[in-house]
Amino acid sequence: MVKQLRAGDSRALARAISAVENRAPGWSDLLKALFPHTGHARILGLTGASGAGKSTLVDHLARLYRKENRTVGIIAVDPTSPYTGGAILGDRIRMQEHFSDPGIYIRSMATRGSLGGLARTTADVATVLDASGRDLVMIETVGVGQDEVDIVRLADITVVILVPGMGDDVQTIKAGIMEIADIFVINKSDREGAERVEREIRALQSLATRSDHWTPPIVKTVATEGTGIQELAAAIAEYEAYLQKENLVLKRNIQNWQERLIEMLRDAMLEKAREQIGGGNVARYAAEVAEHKRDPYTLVEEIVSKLGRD
Ligand SMILES: Nc1nc2c(ncn2[C@@H]2O[C@H](COP(=O)(O)OP(=O)(O)OP(=O)(O)O)[C@@H](O)[C@H]2O)c(=O)[nH]1
Ligand SMILES: [Mg+2]
Repeated sequence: MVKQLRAGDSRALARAISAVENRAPGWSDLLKALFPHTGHARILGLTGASGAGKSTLVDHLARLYRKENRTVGIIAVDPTSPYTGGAILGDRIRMQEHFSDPGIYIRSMATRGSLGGLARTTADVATVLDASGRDLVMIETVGVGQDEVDIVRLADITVVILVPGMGDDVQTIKAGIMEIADIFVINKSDREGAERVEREIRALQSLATRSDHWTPPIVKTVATEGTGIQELAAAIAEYEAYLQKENLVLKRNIQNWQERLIEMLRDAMLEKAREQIGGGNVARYAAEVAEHKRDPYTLVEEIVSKLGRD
């Protein structure tokens, strides 16, 4: 499968992604085999409120990159609607248009509570796309919860998409997402209030300087008309060059892996602990603790001390 996938076989790619997504038997061996082939792709995260125009922007960007002969992988993460909602349907329609072009591969992930955790599964799917030789992997995600912040963290470049007329939107999402924005997009700039959003972003920016001293540019777009896409691509290229010049790619990757490794360790150890305890016993222990027959502190210590002894 690795060979086929590396040769650009899109069916092998689809199968590999499914295996990783569903944690099918052999998924981790597959990732082990693919890992040496990764590190080439630039990972672009695009996040913003539901309906902000992320998919429309991704679609235009993908077209532009294809004109430059760069291959693209797209992951649309839709954690808010686990079943086929409007967004995914819209993505499907757009997808069909790209079907004839093997240089674009689109995958919708709509599985909240996916087996490996949404952020981790997304990261693993991005790894598969990277190994398949894609130049760019774009991850579209609704910027709301911790899951989304975690997803965006794995990107080399993060684009935060805002729209005018959403009231205190800038205020509400600033806590999590604002500080990881490398580039801001004000989409739907055809609407009134784009200037106000820009002022709000500038005001927030003036309060904090980034450790890398990059000032995230603000790009105004009208995605439906393709307006500002060139400018967005230019801003992305500029940040890419900045990362390169300042040698920040490796630094960022180290940071990302620090978090991912801890996450992976937590998963693996929890899995082991579960095996150790045995499925139904957690409920029994819980009852014992609730009835004060046992203290949870000693219980956890006992379980942990037994890990790795088998
Ligand atoms: N007026 C206007 N409408 C836009 C613009 N960009 C996107 N839209 C419309 O906004 C709606 C949502 O666009 P999408 O690209 O699906 O937005 P999204 O952020 O991917 O949405 P979700 O995936 O559901 O979170 C669509 O009806 C678009 O046609 C824009 O610049 N101006
Ligand atoms: Mg979308």
